[in-house]
Amino acid sequence: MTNPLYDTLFGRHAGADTPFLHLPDGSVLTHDAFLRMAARFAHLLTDRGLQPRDRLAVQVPKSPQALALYAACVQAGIVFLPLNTAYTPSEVEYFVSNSGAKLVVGDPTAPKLADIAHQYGAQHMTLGADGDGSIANAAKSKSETYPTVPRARDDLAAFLYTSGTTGRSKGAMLTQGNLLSNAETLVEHWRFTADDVLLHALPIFHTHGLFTATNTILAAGASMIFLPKFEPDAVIAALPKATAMMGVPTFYTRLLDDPRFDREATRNMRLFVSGSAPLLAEVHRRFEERTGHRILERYGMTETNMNTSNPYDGERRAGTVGFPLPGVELRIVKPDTTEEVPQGEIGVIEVRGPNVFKGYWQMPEKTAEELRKDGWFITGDLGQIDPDGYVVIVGRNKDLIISGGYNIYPKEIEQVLDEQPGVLESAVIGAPHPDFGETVVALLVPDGEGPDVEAIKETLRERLANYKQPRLIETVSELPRNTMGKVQKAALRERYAKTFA
Ligand code: MCA
Ligand code: AMP
Repeated sequence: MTNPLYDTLFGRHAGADTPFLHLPDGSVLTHDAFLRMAARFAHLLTDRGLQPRDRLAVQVPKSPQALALYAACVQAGIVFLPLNTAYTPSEVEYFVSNSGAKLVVGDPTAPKLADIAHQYGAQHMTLGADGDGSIANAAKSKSETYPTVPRARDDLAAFLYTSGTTGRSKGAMLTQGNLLSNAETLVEHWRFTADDVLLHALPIFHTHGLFTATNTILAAGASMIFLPKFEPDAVIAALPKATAMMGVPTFYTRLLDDPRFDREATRNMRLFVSGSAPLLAEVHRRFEERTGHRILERYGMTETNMNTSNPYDGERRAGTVGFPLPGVELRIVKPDTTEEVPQGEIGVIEVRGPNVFKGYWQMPEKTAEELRKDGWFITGDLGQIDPDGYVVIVGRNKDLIISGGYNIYPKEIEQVLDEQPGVLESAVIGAPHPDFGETVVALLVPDGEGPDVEAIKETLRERLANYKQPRLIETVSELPRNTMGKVQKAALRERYAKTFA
């Protein structure tokens, strides 16, 4: 194979008149039409001077064209760097400067991105929700065939930035082999065939929607009902035409809130997959009661793609994330050691396999802290193995909040809060939330006159993405600390455990 990822996901569908994307306006984009669009984009990127290994940063609404940019990058050996559309310009600035992106593609309605790109010597082009914008215009006249750039499995395919528990985000470097091995495993494990129709309502700038969902469908030669976002009406209307769906727990709790979501609506479905955040056993039970389907829960990370999955055949056990996927090793160790805990005891989950990333871009120390020399990746999740071998995630050894499937690192919010006038110090925690699973609560210890909370809210909105905004900001006289002086976040979490219940 000359370019293993391209050949397996895309190239082998060349000329195929089979459906790839079912779009909201009723039209269908075939695999072949999609590949021709991707080839035009690949020419455009090359003509713009992007070489293999260069980074293309993309912050655009979900569209077939956005997906074709990903395919174009794979074909041309360019590293694809998708960015959450909720990121503010100041967040994006960091990703552009840190990655050294050569070209930044943004929404035509986000002109600030052009300034950021130019400030860091990158080019800027646009792609809007309807597939319009300068990139689409410039690609129109390009050839629909592109000579695929040869790549090896170890070559980089994508950078996905993950926030850090301390300091700035880290660019996780994913290779062709990382993505390919996971896609092939999931096709097999979840029994995808060319006849499948996946209901795709996830964003395509994170692992879940881009790799777990899209790569698996491409590897199976199947098709997707490609919705711009998760919206219960549209999802319920599309379900009878779909065979499978992947979602975060919030998708499933929102669907259960709708009485139209029942056995009849899901009669054609063969598989519902959940991940990115813990699925409550209660939701699992209610889902089965209502629809007759048992959700298949799996566990993954940006750095590793998917690690474990409940079985397709066999018991899908609520409250567990199943077994390590074929080819993936998993062990549970005592924190800060490589010593495995006895069966059933709680420890830190480590994983190793072809799915595990290559390291963090230009951060050798961070890489060394989390990725052991012998290939074990320290996930920072706390888990145990139940008597039947199912992996149970019991918590996190990292200070992380997951809201509606999006990761939020308290440190990032605390850093902004601590800079504000009238704030002596702050603590940010996750409180249980019925819709988002967890939501952000910020506690401020006043200094002098005390903080102007409204002004702080405004600053947070300017600096941080909307899903990171605290739903509650409270002032407290002091933060609980242990004898070492460390803030006891567990005690704070306890205090706010029922606030949103
Ligand atoms: C949107 N908002 C949120 C979230 N999403 N706030 C907190 N948490 C969120 N997840 C903001 C909105 O911008 C809005 O802000 C307000 O909250 C209410 O919006 P709402 O209409 O309820 O939100 P929505 O637009 O319907 O979005 C909710 C969503 C969405 C559909 C659950 O967040 C989503 O698609 N989540 C999926 C995330 C995902 O793909 N994660 C995978 C990461 P305002 O009122 O200020 O405008 S990959 C991963 O984790 C690993 C690898 C894995 O295992 O998969
Ligand atoms: P990300 O950094 O966005 O890739 O998020 C990865 C994190 O999401 C993991 O380290 C887990 O903490 C969490 N996660 C993913 N899937 C699950 C799941 N099924 N149950 C519990 N946590 C999960």
